[in-house]
Amino acid sequence: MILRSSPASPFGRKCKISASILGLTDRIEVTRTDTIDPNAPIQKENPLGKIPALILDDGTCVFDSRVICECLDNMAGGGKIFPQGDARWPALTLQALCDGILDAGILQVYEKRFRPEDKRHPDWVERQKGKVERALAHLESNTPATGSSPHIGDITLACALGYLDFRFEGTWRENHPNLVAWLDKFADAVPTFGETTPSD
Ligand SMILES: N[C@@H](CCC(=O)N[C@@H](CS)C(=O)NCC(=O)O)C(=O)O
Repeated sequence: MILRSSPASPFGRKCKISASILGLTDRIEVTRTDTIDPNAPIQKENPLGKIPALILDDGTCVFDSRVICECLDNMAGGGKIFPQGDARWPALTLQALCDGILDAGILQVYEKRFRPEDKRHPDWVERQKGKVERALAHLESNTPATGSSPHIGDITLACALGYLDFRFEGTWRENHPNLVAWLDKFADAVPTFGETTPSD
């Protein structure tokens, strides 16, 4: 299988960590993909032109990190990083919250990267910052338990905090000690987290 991603992509990181936990890394070739290039294959494979996208052995393209991670879980037998029963909904809700942190963070980065300075909208950027701040405050007061078998919500939380370290200078660390401790434990338990530290 081919995973189209980039070393900077936090959503791609979710997929790489999931694959590693599930023992599927050897079956996946990661190819660096430039979403800006209008001629890159990703534009046809995923009409949204977004990474990550997973090309299965039969050529089918599966996209959106949520779908890719569940697809990988299914390949590994199911129910490993996507809990079943009542535990499923808190795990998926944590994933949704942390995907939301990533979306709000990426929109702030894109505002600077893609908009000329005179077209930027400070109020809109503040709105995105507010989402991240409220989500972090909620997670600081409701920090997930750390166990030996992380689920998709934990993986996404780790990638969201890692992205804030990468693009926002880790300022979240100053006033979220529970999350700092949580991330340290996650990094100890999941070596692929350190191996997938983002870069441009
Ligand atoms: N919900 C998607 C978000 C994917 C996403 O936003 N990917 C970014 C890179 S991290 C991207 O491809 N951006 C290019 C674009 O939006 O055109 C997922 O979970 O995979």
